[in-house]
Amino acid sequence: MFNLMANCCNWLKRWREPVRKVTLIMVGLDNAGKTATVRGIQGESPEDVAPTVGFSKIDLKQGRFEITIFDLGGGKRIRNIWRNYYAESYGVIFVVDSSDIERMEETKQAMIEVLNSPKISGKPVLVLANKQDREGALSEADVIESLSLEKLVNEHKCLCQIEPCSAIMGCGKKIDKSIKKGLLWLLQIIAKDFDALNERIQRDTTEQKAYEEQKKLERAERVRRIREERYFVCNSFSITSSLL
Ligand code: G3D
Ligand code: MG
Repeated sequence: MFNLMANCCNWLKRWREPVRKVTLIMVGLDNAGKTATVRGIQGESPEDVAPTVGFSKIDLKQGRFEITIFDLGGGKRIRNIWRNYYAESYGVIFVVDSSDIERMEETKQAMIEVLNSPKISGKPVLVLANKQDREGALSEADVIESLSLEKLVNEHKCLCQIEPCSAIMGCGKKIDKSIKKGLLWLLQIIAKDFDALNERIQRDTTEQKAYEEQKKLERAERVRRIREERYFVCNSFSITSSLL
């Protein structure tokens, strides 16, 4: 009886919680398994994924959360687009290919770059130590050591959880439990500090939009000047030719 009442109270509490819109970024090197992971979360087959060109955006619901995940391409040349999404991100999902030992240093450098950003520092980070099904994959402890994860997240005051997992194990309800557990952890941390985090995100995104607007104006001004110069050169050329 007591249990039933407690369950009812919990349900009522959850029902009264406001709907929260949350944006997350999913980053990590190319081939780490980011797209396979989001597809699994979405309930789609994680097999036969094509390399991500640029980014893809996924919307889903989890309890009282409306989540947008940006699955960002991880190739070396497009990694610099990640920073465009930092301001609006409430948390980070960093996917690691635990079986690719040769690229651990590159993975570590990519993670340092992400956490070094003032728009990310202090936000929660979920590390998915993916491809655990592969022979020779590093264990959770080895991934922590290879990435100097403890030092890194402490330095940047990021709460962090690591989950060893396999994105290709299943999808939807059959998704690897560790991925689900990690996502719930991330949402729970975000919920705990939601108001402060939300305020920071509103401030940072307004700042970023103003910066982008300024850059756009500068670009337009540059183009206008180049056109003006070209017009001037062409005109003086035709005047000179007509005089000859
Ligand atoms: P990315 O989005 O991070 O670039 P993808 O990575 O999701 O595109 O995955 C890259 C390759 O790794 C894919 O194989 C995918 O099936 C595979 N993969 C992803 N997660 C796992 C996993 O947990 N275990 C194993 N064994 N493979 C995984 P292909 O062959 O399509 O390139
Ligand atoms: Mg991808």
